[in-house]
Amino acid sequence: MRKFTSVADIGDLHSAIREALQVKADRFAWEKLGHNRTLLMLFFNSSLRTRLSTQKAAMNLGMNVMVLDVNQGAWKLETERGVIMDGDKAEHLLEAIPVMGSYCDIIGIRSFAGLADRDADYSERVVEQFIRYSGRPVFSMEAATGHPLQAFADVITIEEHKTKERPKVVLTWAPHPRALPQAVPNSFVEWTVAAGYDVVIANPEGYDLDPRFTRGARLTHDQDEAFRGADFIYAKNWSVAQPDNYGKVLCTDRSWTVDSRKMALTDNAFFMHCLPVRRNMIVTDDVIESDRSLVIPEAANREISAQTVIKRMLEAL
Ligand code: AN0
Ligand code: CP
Repeated sequence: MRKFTSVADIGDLHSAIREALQVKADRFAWEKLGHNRTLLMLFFNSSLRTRLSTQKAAMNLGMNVMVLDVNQGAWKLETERGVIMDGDKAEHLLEAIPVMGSYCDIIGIRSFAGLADRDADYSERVVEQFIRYSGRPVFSMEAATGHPLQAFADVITIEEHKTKERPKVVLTWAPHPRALPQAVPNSFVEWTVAAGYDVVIANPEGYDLDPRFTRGARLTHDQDEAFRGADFIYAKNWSVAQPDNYGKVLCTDRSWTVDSRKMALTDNAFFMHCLPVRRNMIVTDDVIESDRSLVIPEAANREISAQTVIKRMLEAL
């Protein structure tokens, strides 16, 4: 595998899930595969889980790991071509990328949506430049429009907990005080539809996701209706995806917070969230602390999704 930015890059999802479960059963079985290989993890944005789980995954494979927080200690990087660089940015991505590529074998990159320029975000300008100019396999650790390592971990978690062949999986929007990207919900829908689940998206009017990510899912603006009979509830906030009001927060309606009344409408559903989560905005304390909450095993599976992807990249070097 030379790139990992969407579900299309993983090939057959069910064999990828089987491989991930093999990795989970014996995560040190490939500890020689990464000998003398170096992973560079590059962060333009904050992270707790992605940083630790991906580093751990690479260490399980015997790799060396370098982590760079671009905004803390590196030169500020210009990302647009043709700009007269007379501002605060000392270096251009077009030099920085091949330089960084020369020090490593695989690159992982986190670069969130700016939420100001929809075309720039939806063309995945930053990650695409890394794919083009680094000369290395590149995987997304959450880019502008997708978070595939998260969605892969989410699908692994659902496979481990489902009791029906085709569970009803509900992605529900929930309120949040700040504007968040659409990357997590976009990937969650892409991957759960690819896994063959009955996928329903519930969000307020004006918050529909970009249709290129939601093919195969049912959409509703009625959260209670979506919750009825659900087997998995996946809560997430996102800002407006549509060109009008792109990146804005139009609604902070706390009637969308996931609480025990709504969970009681489901078929004893599991609760999921990618974390970090704002309690009592997205989900109440009692729901996230309940024995149906999967947020911790879900986060633990981030090590497994990352290891499966890095393993495939190492095997293709
Ligand atoms: C980010 C987001 O919503 O995309 C990262 C989630 C994994 N969340 C925040 O910035 C709070
Ligand atoms: N879920 C997730 O990607 O968390 P971090 O932002 O902490 O990496």
